[in-house]
Amino acid sequence: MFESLTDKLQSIFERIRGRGRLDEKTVDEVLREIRLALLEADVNFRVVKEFIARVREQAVGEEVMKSLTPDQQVIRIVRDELIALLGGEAEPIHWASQPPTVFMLCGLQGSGKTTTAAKLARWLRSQGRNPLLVAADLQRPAAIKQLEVLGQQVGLPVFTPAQGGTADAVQTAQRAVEYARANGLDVAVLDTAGRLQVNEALMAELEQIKTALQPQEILLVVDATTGQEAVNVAQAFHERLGLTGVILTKMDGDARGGAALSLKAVIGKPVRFIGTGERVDALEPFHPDRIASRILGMGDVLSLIERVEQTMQEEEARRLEKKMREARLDFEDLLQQIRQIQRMGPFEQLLKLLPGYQQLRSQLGEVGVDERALKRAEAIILSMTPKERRHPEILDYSRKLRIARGSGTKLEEVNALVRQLMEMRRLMKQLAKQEEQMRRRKWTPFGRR
Ligand SMILES: Nc1nc2c(ncn2[C@@H]2O[C@H](COP(=O)(O)OP(=O)(O)O)[C@@H](O)[C@H]2O)c(=O)[nH]1
Ligand SMILES: [Mg+2]
Repeated sequence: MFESLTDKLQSIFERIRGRGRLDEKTVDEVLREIRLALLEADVNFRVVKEFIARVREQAVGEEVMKSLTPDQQVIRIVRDELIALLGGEAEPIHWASQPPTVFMLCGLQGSGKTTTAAKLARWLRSQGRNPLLVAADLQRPAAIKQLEVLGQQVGLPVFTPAQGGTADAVQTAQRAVEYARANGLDVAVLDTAGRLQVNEALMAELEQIKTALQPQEILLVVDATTGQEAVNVAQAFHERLGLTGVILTKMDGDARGGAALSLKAVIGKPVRFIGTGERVDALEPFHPDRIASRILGMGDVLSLIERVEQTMQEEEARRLEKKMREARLDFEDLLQQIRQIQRMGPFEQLLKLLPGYQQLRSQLGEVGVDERALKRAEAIILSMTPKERRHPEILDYSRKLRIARGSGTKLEEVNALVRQLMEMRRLMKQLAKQEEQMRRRKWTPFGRR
């Protein structure tokens, strides 16, 4: 991703590093090289021209020249302009005031819509949402199956035309949204049909879906490796549909980055996500500032850290979910959670990571966090032996008394904590049973019966 541009820019900056004051001639020379590097990266030529003009204007400004070293100055100016080019501040998602929020993905065939729908839904879940995938691509029957397989892979429900009892894309989408609303799913991600080229039939269908659903987000999925062609496609879609943003796929196969660097300037809409591989976890929110640093070879440590954290949380959530389903939750788990909460902040944030959270929440009512109670719970658990934590059922009167003394709490408090764990286990068992029933009743695609 952006490798060739990064290489060129770095060698340009390398040469001016350590020089004294930059005269106008040197600045011009550097700008000429940057211009060439951008054009070779397949950035739209008009965009390049404006970019260079803006950098020049700032780089020759007298007072700026004196404060920093020349290479620092130029890098900073180029970096700031790159950030602006890439879209400025990362744009937040437009959530619906009345769920579900509808994400409509559109684009040409093969751009990566279906794959990206699954990736996006998976990402949304990692943000504490409860997404529904919707198969509204009725051009190719295989597309529905593909989405079903992906849905299974990421563990998220898929609404199919068969389930909606219709062979119409608009009606399928409408029924999916009704279904989401009725089932507490707060986001619907629509996979729509594509064509080989932009054409009237495609646009008409997409317009109908747009009119019927009024999606909060209309995102164009477009293949980054096609460079300026991606920008042309985006322009055509934007004119007809009014996009809210773009998802650039196959960035892993694009060393140049021309599309990413031109889109905002040309269509006025930002890149919101990038696809960086075929796997379902290969999707990243697009942060212009981080990408600019990456392009300038400063690395993107923040995204990396976020990713590692996210993976760790997801793994932990999966492990916990399994234990919950089997109603095996014990005090070791509770202790780990308490520690995480203390490290991470709000209890709810963490709970939201757990699948099935919505149902759990409606059964438990509002979950309030009392920091002091949390501390006491931690002390109680720490006074238990490892065996007691794993097997709370062995906690008899004398053990509880010992624990209360050891932790400086009251016997009633120990009793209450043990009761809460048992109650949670009971709820989990019940929840698992309900879910199993729901799966049997609702999630059997009619087509397969
Ligand atoms: N390398 C790579 N391949 C991708 C990416 N996104 C999608 N693909 C691949 O592109 C092909 C077409 O994807 P698909 O989702 O079926 O496209 P659709 O026709 O727009 O629905 C599939 O082989 C995907 O695995 C990406 O970010 N990187
Ligand atoms: Mg598809």
